Amino acid sequence: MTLDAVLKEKGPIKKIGVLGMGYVGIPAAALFADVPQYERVYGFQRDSASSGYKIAMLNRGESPLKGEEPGLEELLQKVTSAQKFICTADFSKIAELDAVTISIQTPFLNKEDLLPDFSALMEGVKNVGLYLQPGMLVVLESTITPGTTIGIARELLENESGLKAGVDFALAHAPERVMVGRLLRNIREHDRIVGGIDEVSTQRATELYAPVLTRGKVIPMSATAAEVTKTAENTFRDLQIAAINELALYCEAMGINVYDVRTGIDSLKGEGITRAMLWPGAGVGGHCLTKDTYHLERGVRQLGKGMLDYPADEPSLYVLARHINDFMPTHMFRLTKGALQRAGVSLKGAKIALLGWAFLANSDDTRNTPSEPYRDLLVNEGAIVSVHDPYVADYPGVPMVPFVEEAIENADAIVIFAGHHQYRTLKPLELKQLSGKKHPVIVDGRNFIDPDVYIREGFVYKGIGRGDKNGHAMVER
Ligand code: SAJ
Repeated sequence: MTLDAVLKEKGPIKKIGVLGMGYVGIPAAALFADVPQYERVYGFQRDSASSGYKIAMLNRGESPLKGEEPGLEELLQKVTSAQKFICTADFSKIAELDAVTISIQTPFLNKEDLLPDFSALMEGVKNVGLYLQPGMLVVLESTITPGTTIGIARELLENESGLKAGVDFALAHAPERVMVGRLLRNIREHDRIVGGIDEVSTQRATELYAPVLTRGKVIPMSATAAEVTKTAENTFRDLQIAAINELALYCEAMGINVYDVRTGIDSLKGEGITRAMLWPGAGVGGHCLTKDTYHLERGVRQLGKGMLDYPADEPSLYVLARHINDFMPTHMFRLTKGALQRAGVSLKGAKIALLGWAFLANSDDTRNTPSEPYRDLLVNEGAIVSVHDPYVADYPGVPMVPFVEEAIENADAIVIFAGHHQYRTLKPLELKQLSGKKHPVIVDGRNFIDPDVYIREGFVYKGIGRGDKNGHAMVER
């Protein structure tokens, strides 16, 4: 029988499973459960010490996710009370389903070796394979190295089940594109990339996702093209940030203001000539941009082995972009050190107020924060670092102060690392009085302050991309 015939015999999708009750799987399961023609959705969660607690929480209709997620709790209450969504650790229930999606994270063990940690994801895939039945659809939603769906995922499913992908069951990749704080809206409104290992699998996966989409539409393609789309869309964002970061470093070296140049270039608008000018800053953190480039690189090295035509001895532009973005905390360190020298203060023993530990403005997310390598450089030189972040109360091994005034009190340097809105109201005179220094240093990593206002108060100013101000004359007050 062809896969098409097997699926026709299975009939329309009615019962769905979602593996991985995280910030991707929970909203996906809740939205599936809210589709009238879907009768039952199981959320599969290992009853492990670290996250088994989610099972009971979710079955009470409560979300275990941190931070505000508009509409999610109400939706969970609705689908759990209607018994349309049930969270369970009993993976054998997979055997009774029509479709299963897998949203289990794939962090990197070691970025430079391009070695992602697929262990959790592959355990999930193995669990699906154990209970896989003919006519089922399996969809990987996690961000994965191009070649994974048609490669190790397909092999694992076939070995565990004895079934054949593309013959007995459908297999696809539909990458998640959600951002915390707008999970439900993103799933409903973003276009959904759906990539099957064959046309029939793509069609079946389209059938699964279409009812969930409101403004978004399905964009069908091959599984590998879907994997490249996901990793490359973040690679390109990282590249755009690296491009403006490099321009900022050039402008500092040439003594000009990168924001004047940015405004100038950005004025070239319309008719397809617009430039993608993002914002220079103290660095790039998070769990997307810091890893997806390496997934893409690993993919082309494996799948494209021996086939890639590329300028000899030139590094990957994308990995170079990663290195430029990862350099920005070092640049912030050098700006800090240079400014302290101008203020006649040695880095050793100096007190530095580090404002912002989250990797993103107005967020509590600290994954891969660029503030951490910056702090490490300072601590290695014997500086005393006082960290403040209005959204982050603690972080392993990093003492935090609850009030920004405590960080600034008696500080030799004040460094803005995350663009939290609370830092927009900082007043130079207050900061100077709190620091108690004649020439306190201020380093602006997010273009948050007006240099002149601080220079006039006797501050030693440094800012990313502010070559026009970084060599300013000292003002005696
Ligand atoms: N950053 C800059 N300059 C910029 C933009 C960002 O330095 O112009 C820095 C931020 O400070 C942060 C890092 O880059 O440290 C990442 O910022 P981000 O806005 O890209 O936020 P992420 O990492 O949460 O990216 C996610 C991605 N979403 C998914 O993978 C589903 C990304 O594809 C989205 O484009 C991004 O959110 C978004 O636009 O919100």
